[in-house]
Amino acid sequence: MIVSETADKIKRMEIRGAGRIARAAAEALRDGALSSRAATTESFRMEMTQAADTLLATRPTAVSLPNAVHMVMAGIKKASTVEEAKAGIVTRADEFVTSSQHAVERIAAFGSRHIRDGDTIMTHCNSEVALACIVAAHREGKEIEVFATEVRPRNQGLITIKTLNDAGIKTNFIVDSAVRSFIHDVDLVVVGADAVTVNGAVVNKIGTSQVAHAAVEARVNVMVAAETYKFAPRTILGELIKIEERAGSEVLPDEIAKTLPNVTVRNPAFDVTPAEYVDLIVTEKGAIPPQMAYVIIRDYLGWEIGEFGDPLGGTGGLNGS
Ligand code: RUB
Repeated sequence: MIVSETADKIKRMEIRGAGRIARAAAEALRDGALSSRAATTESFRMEMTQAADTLLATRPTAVSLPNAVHMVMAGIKKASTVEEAKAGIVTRADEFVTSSQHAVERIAAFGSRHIRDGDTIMTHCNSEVALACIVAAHREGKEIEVFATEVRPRNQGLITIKTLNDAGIKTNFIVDSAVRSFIHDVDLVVVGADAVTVNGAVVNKIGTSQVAHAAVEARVNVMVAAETYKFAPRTILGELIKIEERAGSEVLPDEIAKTLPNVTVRNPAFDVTPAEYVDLIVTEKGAIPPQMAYVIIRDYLGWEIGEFGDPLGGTGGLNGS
């Protein structure tokens, strides 16, 4: 798929969820590199930088996107011919996609250990990796039940309940505002992440912080499933994760909104759950308390990934290599 097509799909949320966005971006860079007709390394580099910028401009919150782009673009760095540069991009992209898929599998295996037989779990939004933990626990023969939220305004909960239903897991579908009414029936909250900051705060779908707050109040544990490439190195420098605010028409149709001139619809897509509300972050390298997020950034991303403004900036590689 050409880069602009992938970028449009990410913007329109046809491709959504932090992991899928990152893999789609890596694949788009690979396809872009393979179809490039650039004659010189310099023109190839410029073409790829433009492609990377197009992908980076799609959605601002999921850190998996810039991390994936940096890792793939690092393949150009030492190339002295177009062929070498192309091969560098293709190798890095394929490596990223494969390691991302393995990461989801490993997190499912680690995360399911924290789900006990008889547990009732609450999840919010549609996280591939959070659901992988839940489905793995079910496949291990644990009897579990799930409360899944609707997730206004884009209703990602519908995708979640389909996956849970297809896996044969007993599921309750609730509106977002019913979270606190049911939290006392729940043993564990399991959610995904779009970004994890150096101090262990978790950025995820809007409403996650309310779910976590209700869980803390009810003394219910909160487990976050997140691959290492969702950790945000730039937060070491004090940079804040940008929270995407989407069109008001996703919440209130324009025909109605225009009859209410004094009303502004606000539609932030994500919120920040502080580390104190999170008990455990499960990564493919193992489970950590949120306060140890800096270790993941230091040991597996390299401090320097994303410290530079241009997509060729980071060192790349899940080991910072
Ligand atoms: C998706 C969302 C998901 C995370 C993690 O938001 O908040 O919980 O991206 O997902 P949106 P995954 O629908 O706006 O992209 O585990 O699949 O990477």
